[in-house]
Amino acid sequence: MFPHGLSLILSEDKLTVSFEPTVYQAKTGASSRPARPLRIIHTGDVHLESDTFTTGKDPAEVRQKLRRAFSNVIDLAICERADLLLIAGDLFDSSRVSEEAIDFALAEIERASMRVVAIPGNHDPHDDTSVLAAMERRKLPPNLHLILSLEGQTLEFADLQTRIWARAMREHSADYRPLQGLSPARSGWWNIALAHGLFVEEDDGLRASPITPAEIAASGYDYVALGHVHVFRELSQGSTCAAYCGAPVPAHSGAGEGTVALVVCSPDSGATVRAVRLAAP
Ligand SMILES: [Mn+2]
Repeated sequence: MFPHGLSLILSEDKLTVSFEPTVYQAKTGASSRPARPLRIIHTGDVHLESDTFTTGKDPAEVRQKLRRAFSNVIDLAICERADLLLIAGDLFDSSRVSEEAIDFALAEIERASMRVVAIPGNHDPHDDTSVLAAMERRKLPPNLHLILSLEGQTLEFADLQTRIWARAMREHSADYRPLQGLSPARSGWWNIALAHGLFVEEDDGLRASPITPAEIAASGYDYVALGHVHVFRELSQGSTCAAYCGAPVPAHSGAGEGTVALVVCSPDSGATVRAVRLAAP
């Protein structure tokens, strides 16, 4: 038996071995990618209204710093002409936030003008008393889309040839798997998922909100926007690009820089991600 693709051509005086390469088609291969490119700014772990998340002289100063960091993200998304802004959980530090703080977040999101998709995280999980539920009861800016379904929900933006799936977190526990029930990737669309949880090589059943390499690789999605770990880290698996975006303001210490992830989805080469450093707030 010869390996697949190998053939022997026997002629009168010589033996020629030729190898016809097999073309492997990635799950989101060129033929199934949209013709339209897509630019995404991916943020998360903003922790608005915390008074301890980062360094500052007093709690009010820390809260202002976090607000300025979120405004920096919005400015960047506008400047980068992003088609989408993704917020992968923990926009707020807790669900005990003032109406004024919600007003601030909504006004900034409206200023962004591009489509904004947000999910809950373990600091702002979704239940009846959650801050995102309170947000949803308001008149939302027309560009804001909250994914609050506990079973999972897909948003489709036909003009962007993009579909976005996520499953909201109610409780940060081992029973909650952020990528469980992922809807199948759709050919000819950009397939994007948001997931707030902990990347683990193997799920031992003990860690809360686990996300495994196998789940990312099996998704067949173009990009998985991860939230929860506060430092940028690319975690692409198989043909799926994935990353933690990092927090927009360095947590707890003045060292390091805040980041967001810039994702470019190209009809020719698929999704790529890189960290963009933000000015100190
Ligand atoms: Mn978190």
